[in-house]
Amino acid sequence: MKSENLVLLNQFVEENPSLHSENPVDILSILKAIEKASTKVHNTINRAGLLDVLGAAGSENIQGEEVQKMDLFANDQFIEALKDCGHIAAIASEENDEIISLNTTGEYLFATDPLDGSSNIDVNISVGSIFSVFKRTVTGEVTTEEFNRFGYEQILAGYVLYGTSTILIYTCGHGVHSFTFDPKPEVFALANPAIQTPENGNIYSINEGNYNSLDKGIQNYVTYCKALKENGKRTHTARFMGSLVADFHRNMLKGGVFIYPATADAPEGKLRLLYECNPIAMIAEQAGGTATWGTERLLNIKASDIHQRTPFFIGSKNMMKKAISFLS
Ligand code: AHM
Ligand code: MG
Repeated sequence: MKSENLVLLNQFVEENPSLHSENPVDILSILKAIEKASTKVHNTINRAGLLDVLGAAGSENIQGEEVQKMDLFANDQFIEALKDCGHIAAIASEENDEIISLNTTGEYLFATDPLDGSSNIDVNISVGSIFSVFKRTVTGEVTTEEFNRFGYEQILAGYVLYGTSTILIYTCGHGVHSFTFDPKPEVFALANPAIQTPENGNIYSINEGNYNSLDKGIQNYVTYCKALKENGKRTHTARFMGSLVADFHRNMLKGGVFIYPATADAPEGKLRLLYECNPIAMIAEQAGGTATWGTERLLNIKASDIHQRTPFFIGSKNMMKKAISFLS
């Protein structure tokens, strides 16, 4: 696409109000804040080796995980940009034990993992910012309990993937739209207005280091994926980067299944419901895929804690059907 033909975010939202929930003006304002924050994250990550942003920050989050300097940087960028946008009443972030109140008059709640997979930055592997937005149902001071919502209530969800290029993917429940970042002049331009995931695929993504502590059904599914065809060639291929956004995005485009089940190290699952699984599940469903926490739909879970974890199964429709058939 020639640069003079680029469709920028403003134009896409303004020309397609029906794709942007009840209030495209608010949605655009929130998306602009996400663009602003992720542009800063992009610029910093791309020069990470030259700046003092690599490595651990020297603290742990509420889940006992080592916080990276880039986690804190990304978190600050999102908080600042969302505060300025005025529509967000409070944020639940992976990096903050408690919710952060921003604007009491804001009509929306924002949940985010500002930099997922951040331990990969030091080794130059893709990372992502994940976000989820709910419309408030009450006014006034926000309480933590307000975040106890069903995943299907999200009105905006998506991620920014800082990969070989930086892309913004989002949905408001009317398809999945993707934008590519053009570093000069720092704009996100429409790349695909309606991503659809293949119904079939051959990629399975799971951390097999956990194999011995997996449920028998999941072990059997992994064995199934490793079965050979009659001609001795493989039926599936394994891919696991340890960076959820990158692993999911690849599978969404190529066809595959990503599984992060309960393990001995993470008995509830490792990934967080509100700001990792919910938004990615909404993207998957909108692209024609399936997301569960086992045999049940993930978006039907009602959150009970902002940092709660869940087992996570997500991917192409027919591959997911097959994987689920091993569970019961
Ligand atoms: P993080 O939020 O601390 O970065 O952890 C989440 C990441 C996901 O991106 C990835 O799917 C998972 O952790 C991989 O974990 P592991 O390497 O422990 O299996
Ligand atoms: Mg994370």
